[in-house]
Amino acid sequence: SVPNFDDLPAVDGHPQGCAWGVFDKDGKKDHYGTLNFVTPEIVAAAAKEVTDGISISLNWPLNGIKFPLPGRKAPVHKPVSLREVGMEIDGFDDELEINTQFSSQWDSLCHCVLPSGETYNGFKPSIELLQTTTTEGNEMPTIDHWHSPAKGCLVARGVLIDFKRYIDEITDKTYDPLDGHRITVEEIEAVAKHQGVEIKPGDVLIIRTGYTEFLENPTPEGFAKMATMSLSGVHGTTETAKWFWNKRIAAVASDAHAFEALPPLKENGEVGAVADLVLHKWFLNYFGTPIGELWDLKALGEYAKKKGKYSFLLTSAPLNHPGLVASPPNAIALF
Ligand code: UVW
Repeated sequence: SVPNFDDLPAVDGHPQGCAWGVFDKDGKKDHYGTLNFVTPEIVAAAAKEVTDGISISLNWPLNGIKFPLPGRKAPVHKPVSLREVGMEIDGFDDELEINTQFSSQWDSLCHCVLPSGETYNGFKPSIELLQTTTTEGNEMPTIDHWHSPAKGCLVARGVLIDFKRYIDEITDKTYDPLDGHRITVEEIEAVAKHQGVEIKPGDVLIIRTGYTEFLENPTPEGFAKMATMSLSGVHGTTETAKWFWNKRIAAVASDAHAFEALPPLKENGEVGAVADLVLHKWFLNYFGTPIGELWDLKALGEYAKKKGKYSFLLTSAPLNHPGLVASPPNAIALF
């Protein structure tokens, strides 16, 4: 069995809680991190969550964001006429150029690296490797590994923590995902209790803040607030990370921009820069926990509320291209 955070074997040069080596098997370095918490028994139990025959897409449109993002190109969709490309049939193809981080996405374990250039399990992705890798012998924990026969993509029990609805219901305020609120693990536990859902080992924990819904109907005041990049999300601290590890959470996702609240806080409490994203470091680099961002959780929140049930079967098949750092999740919740 896998040790708790404080009991993980020490990894030279890295903080207590670094999980490198924990999931290695038969002398082979592991690529899947906490997805290893999803066992066949857990998948079989998760399948029993489906009783209504209802499926809900958790994928925001690829062009969901209607304004430029620094460093991230908006998708370019080019329908192609088959006749024009020399085929002797009427009809169309598509060409689609996307930055995989522009809309709903998984961050693979290669999205951010430590100053040493390392990520999960000491793998060292580089631009050269990412540009030239092939499926066979891909020695980086990129997301295409999810398609290997050993993994078969992601099928698990999903749990929704509808933080926005909880605040809207228990206070007289409408929760504002732009107020920079830092959601603590105590609050996550309080919402789970309020919703009557148990968080179990191997779960994919999904947190709704209402952020993508704001982006769909932005107000001028909201935009002005957004410019300050003070966005609600999970409180990024080592204590938070420890809770996720000790709960054996397989993966996390949210409709928030970065899953964790922005701006990040440094360990000493000072406001940090992007490079100080605490949970990105713990999850992607030390635990091997994929992070989902900008997922569309509105319909899921509505159905879960109507049914009074916040757990479901979750499936996700990312794009399969060698060396892919992130991907639209192609995620579906099934009730
Ligand atoms: C960074 O921008 C570093 O991360 P993300 O988009 O995953 O929040």
